[in-house]
Amino acid sequence: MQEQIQSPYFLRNFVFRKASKWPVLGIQQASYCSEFVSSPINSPFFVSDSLVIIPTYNEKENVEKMVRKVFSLPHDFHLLIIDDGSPDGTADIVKRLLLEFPGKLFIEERKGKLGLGTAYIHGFKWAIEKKYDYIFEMDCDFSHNPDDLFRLYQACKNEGADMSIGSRYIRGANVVNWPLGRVVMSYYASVYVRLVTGIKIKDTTAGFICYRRVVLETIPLDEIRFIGYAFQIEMKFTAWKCGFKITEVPIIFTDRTEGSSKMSKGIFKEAILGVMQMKWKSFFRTYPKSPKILN
Ligand SMILES: Nc1nc2c(ncn2[C@@H]2O[C@H](COP(=O)(O)OP(=O)(O)OP(=O)(O)O)[C@@H](O)[C@H]2O)c(=O)[nH]1
Ligand SMILES: [Mg+2]
Repeated sequence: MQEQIQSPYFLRNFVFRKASKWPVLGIQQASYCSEFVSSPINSPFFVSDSLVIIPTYNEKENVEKMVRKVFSLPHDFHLLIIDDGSPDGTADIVKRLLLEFPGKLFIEERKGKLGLGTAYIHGFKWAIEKKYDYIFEMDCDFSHNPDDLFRLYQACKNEGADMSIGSRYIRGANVVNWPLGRVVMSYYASVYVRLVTGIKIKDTTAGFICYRRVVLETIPLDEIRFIGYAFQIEMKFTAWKCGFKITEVPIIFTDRTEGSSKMSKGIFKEAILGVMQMKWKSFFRTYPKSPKILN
């Protein structure tokens, strides 16, 4: 199956890479940006249509297991880690693994904890530039089961979705090991978002997602304002306003067993007020439309 998936992309990616940057002695530099530290990566001869983006901050207990798990899956996923200068040395672990997984594991390092939302925006731009067709968001803490990546992929590739969401709050889904209070809070946060925005999605704060590239090319990424849970809400709301087809896929979500949570009160405050602001502003702006609607 890997062969079937890879082959149509080989020529296209080869031409793309040739046109953009020739590798020097098999080593290609990752995209540069003044505020980001660059990383050496990437032989041009490994290609895939799928890139999983994982933001990390102090994930030394999880990151190596996660990298090995993703590369053990039957589908050929590439993996981009966006590390925000984790003091625990997460990036050093990833950089050691780059040698073992050349051309399919990448890292972008930023200099400080700049938040989940900006990490994903950075990753999205990286993925668009490299022309990946299916771009995933996933946490490093195994709350999202990497085995479910392929179900999200299929929903976009074969079932007509532009964006598929690993959902905790639809039939067939479950949340394991979260304290009851946290489940209730998360569930009612989604109810609140639905009431305020009118969006039909059940799990509006979910962070396990597959986007078709066109979604990320259409959404004005530089206008995404939020960085915590509200970032997840804003991405879904914007994709919905642009007219993209969004599907929810049931998942079993499990609380992290290793490392520590980066949740904070600020993240909640941003979400509660931010959702109302976002809805209010939406009355006064126009959203770019999905090419499917335009055609
Ligand atoms: N690059 C980057 N990654 C972050 C940042 N904050 C959190 N992360 C990563 O984002 C993912 C989700 O963070 P978690 O701490 O698990 O947050 P959560 O899933 O909302 O909260 P828990 O359910 O309590 O685990 C993990 O892979 C974190 O390492 C950040 O500021 N920058
Ligand atoms: Mg988590």
